[in-house]
Amino acid sequence: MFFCTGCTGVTASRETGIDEDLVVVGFSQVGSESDWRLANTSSMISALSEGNGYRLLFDNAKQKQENQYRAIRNFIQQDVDYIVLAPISETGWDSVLREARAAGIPVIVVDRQVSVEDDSLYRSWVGSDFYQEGKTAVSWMEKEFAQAASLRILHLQGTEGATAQLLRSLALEQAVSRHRTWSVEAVLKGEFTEAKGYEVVRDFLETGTDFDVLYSENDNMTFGAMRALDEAGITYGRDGRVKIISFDAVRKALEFCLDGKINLCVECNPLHGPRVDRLIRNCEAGEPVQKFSYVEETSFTCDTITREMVDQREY
Ligand code: GYE
Repeated sequence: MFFCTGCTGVTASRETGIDEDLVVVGFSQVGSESDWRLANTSSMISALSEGNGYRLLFDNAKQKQENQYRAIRNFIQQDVDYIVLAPISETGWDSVLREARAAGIPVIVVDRQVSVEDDSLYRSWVGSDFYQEGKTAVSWMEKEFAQAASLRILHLQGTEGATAQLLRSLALEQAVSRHRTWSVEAVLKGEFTEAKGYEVVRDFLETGTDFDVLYSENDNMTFGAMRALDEAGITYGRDGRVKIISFDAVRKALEFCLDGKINLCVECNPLHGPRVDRLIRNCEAGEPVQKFSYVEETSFTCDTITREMVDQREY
């Protein structure tokens, strides 16, 4: 447990003439690379709304860490009450977070983590257990391919150095070194986008290398990969030649899962807005704030998913 000793009470948004009682939050977002990200952005925007007592300064870093540095320095200059950071990659945050601390602005990290020398450079982190997500995928493969003589994996990786990439990859790499009959045919870098996922899988398929399962670290790369497989005439899913594992479980992926096109969807929950709102309220009230909060997640297979599960998905 951790006390937000440096948290100010509700402060004014200075020269703007905007409601003096609003809590001013600067939010530096990764980009708009995926459906997960868009759902995350809308969750944050609706939770940190004026009606809820906030004035939100939103910055889209377009997947470039330099843009995040610029945004944070901008927030510091505007003397916001809180900085919320969804970091692109784990490293490289020490200096800019020290600047925020020197300015007395508490930082809340969401989604991916930051790896800093001094943990007290941020108040709190909320996000997913990406390693557990990877282990869920691995357990599914262990069951599904228990009788197979060998298992050839195509690994489609997200943005390098992002916690979601590092830990989903780690779970797979550990499993491959445990199972003598498992092999990784290639590691492709898809940057968590549909366009890049399509491009790298299309190029890989041209080599003619065979594989049994696609381990794709997010849904949008999966959608791109499916297009490349379609074009190459390779079948996939429940009745196809290649089995597909996809992370996030956004509605479109769940639809494909229900259709039998994606075998396993591992859920990653993007709805962090209300969680960040709660953390800020706790800080404002001087209440204890947990340093790390992991959200609960599940998974869906094409054999057990139902129409109701898909319809319940908000994003
Ligand atoms: O899986 C992917 C997004 O960091 C959990 O980033 C997030 C990942 C998510 O681009 O779709």
